[in-house]
Amino acid sequence: QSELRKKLLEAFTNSEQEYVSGQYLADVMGCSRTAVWKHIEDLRKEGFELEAVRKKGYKILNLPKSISADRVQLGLKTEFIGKVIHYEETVDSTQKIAHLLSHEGAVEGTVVIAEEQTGGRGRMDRAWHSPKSTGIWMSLILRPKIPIQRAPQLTLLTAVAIVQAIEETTTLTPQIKWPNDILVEQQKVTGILTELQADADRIISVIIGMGLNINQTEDDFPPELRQIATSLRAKEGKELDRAEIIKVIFQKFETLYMLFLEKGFYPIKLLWESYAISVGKEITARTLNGSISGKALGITDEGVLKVEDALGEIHQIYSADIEL
Ligand code: BT5
Repeated sequence: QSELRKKLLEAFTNSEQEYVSGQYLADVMGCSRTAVWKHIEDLRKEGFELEAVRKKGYKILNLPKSISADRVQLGLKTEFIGKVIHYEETVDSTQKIAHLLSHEGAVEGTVVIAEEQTGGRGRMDRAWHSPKSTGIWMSLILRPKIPIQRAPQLTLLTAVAIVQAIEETTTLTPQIKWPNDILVEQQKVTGILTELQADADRIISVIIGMGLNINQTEDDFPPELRQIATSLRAKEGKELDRAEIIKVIFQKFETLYMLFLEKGFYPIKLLWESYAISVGKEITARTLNGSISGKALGITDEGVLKVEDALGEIHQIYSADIEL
């Protein structure tokens, strides 16, 4: 995606759905009107419906259904999250691409978005079902200057951002299941996968994978997921605009992330607890070292889950699958 294209999208974003003259576009883009016209033609090929009216200029009438970089960046009002987007039709996993881009020095806020993943992954290499043009499959590259052990807090922050975005774009009330699931009426609509590139004592990058089921119908899920998983569309009863949801996630995420860098995890923790499902409930936490059953007390100021067993002993759990 070229700098010119970004300036064009910015001009349309700032025009608030009014006509933008070809001359104005040529001025802000610093190119000829013929070059402007070429970019407009490219947008048309991507599925944007653009009207051109003499003496008035261009206006966008209709948007494509895709979640291309152009589509997401039109109307996006963030400082750095999603300002660079790598968009692909089909990939193995957006995480893999994000890891490569991070190695190559991608700037903070770079996002990889795909319409389809053929090898989408969850934690511990479990498969993540990512059918074409139905969900949001994306990976965000961050470069926070925080100690390595604080990285899991970013999973919780991401969950808060996604819950806020779902609340803003639907009538649903999603809840968070520690550490990385978002549920609607007990069924999973979102999974988050946080991975690190780090030296012995320093984070090089944090790569946050987000998988959101948006427009799948029940038939789109394989039989083994139909009980445990659902999509926002299935719960909301209508098709949703994926690009709009991505934009809101970026905006919510950026606000929370700035707060986190400035004030630490505490304000995020308070928000997280207000959306959490498991606090106060009897749960079983399956960890790599065995299971612990008891009452979930909440999370510590560091984001670690506290569980009180039948003997009153309190366990701190860093990583697990939770059964309610
Ligand atoms: C997760 O793992 O929930 C993290 C999923 C992260 C996916 C994103 S998509 C973009 C990026 N690129 C990737 O390759 N991954 C990230 P975990 O907590 O381990 O849950 C995995 C389990 O969720 C599976 O074993 C299934 O039971 C279930 N599952 C698989 N696909 C699902 C789906 N689409 N919706 C709901 N549940 C699903």
